[in-house]
Amino acid sequence: MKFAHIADVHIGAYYDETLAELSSKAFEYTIGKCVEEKVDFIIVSGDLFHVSIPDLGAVDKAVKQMRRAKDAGIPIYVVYGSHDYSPSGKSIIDILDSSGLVTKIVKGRIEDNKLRLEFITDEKTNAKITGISARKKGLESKYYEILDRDALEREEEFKIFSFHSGIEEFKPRELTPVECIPISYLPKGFDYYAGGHIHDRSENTLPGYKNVIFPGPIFSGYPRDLEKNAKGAERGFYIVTYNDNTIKHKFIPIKVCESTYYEYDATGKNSNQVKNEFQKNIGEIDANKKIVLLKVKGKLAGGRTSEIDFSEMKNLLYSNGAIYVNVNRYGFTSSEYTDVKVSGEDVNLIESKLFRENIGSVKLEQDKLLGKKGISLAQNLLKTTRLNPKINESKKNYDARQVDDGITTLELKEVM
Ligand SMILES: [Mn+2]
Repeated sequence: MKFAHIADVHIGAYYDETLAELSSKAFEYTIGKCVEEKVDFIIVSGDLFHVSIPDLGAVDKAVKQMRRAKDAGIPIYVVYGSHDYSPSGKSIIDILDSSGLVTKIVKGRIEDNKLRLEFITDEKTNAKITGISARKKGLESKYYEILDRDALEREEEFKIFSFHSGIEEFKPRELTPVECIPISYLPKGFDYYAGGHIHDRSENTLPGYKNVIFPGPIFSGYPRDLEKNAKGAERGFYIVTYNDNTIKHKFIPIKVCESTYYEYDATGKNSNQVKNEFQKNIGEIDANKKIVLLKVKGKLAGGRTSEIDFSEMKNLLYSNGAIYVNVNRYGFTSSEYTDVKVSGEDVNLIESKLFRENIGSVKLEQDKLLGKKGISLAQNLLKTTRLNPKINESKKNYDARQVDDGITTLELKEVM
């Protein structure tokens, strides 16, 4: 038996043409490799798409690749991730499932307050596959709390559990704001645990739990991934073989382009100095055919941050052959203005910090509005309200959908 384990593809994550192209290219390479290696099936552990209804151009390219796998007789089994799950309505995953291009893994029912999952049997190999999809912001932990693990543990065939959640015991240090589940929430004794959600690759084992694998993204889902790539993170997926009762997993690296990272600390300098030094230093970067990520941080001793023309610097890099340039200046401040209260490396982090700092100042009684729960609820609500209308969606339908999503996120019921 031979199968591929992929996660966090985030198709449709990028509007920028170059990045979108690279993202599609990574997926094309992945499927190509699966076909070439003649895997029996592919498991996708969530976030195949970046949003539940992604840009159709990106979908079209991805569907062509999935079709290629299907034509080669390779089924694709999928769980929803936190990104391609939709709290109300359908996700692109449902449409692909209906069309037969992918198969949703999660099948089961809730009975006597127990979640009873069923296995899907892969026809060719007889492998038993089950799992739990993500919901928004770690809400899937409720499913794990009522999961009937015994029944799953009794299955004796080769079995795979696919999930899209961080595991407390393996949590990378920097990942504090993300909610994780303890390993004990997963049923024991599976042959392979196909993880997703954590954008760093890791291979883990604990008593009762062997082969708990997170492949990380095949290219990138967020600017932060791009930054990690530029700092040398390897991206790719796993090919797993099972022969004579032995499992072997092999990481297949994917590099769709070179990237480079340059960080500049402006602490104690004035804006003129920064302008000159920064310009000179980036002029020396070998930018040819690369993604170039710049980070400026620190507090200026004199002058304003707005006096530095970053677009000029970007243009310099583009003229030196860069294919994509981004300047991260969330941590760049001047002493003349102290209106930036919260700094952080990405929007998510900044938002969660802002909520954390302010939640204490609001008087609330309901448990779900307090503390960590309150922060995560606020973030979810913000995320819902940020969703754009679908193409050709009327304002009326959009408004109604926003209200629906809001109600679902707040876990309220509409009173008729
Ligand atoms: Mn992801």
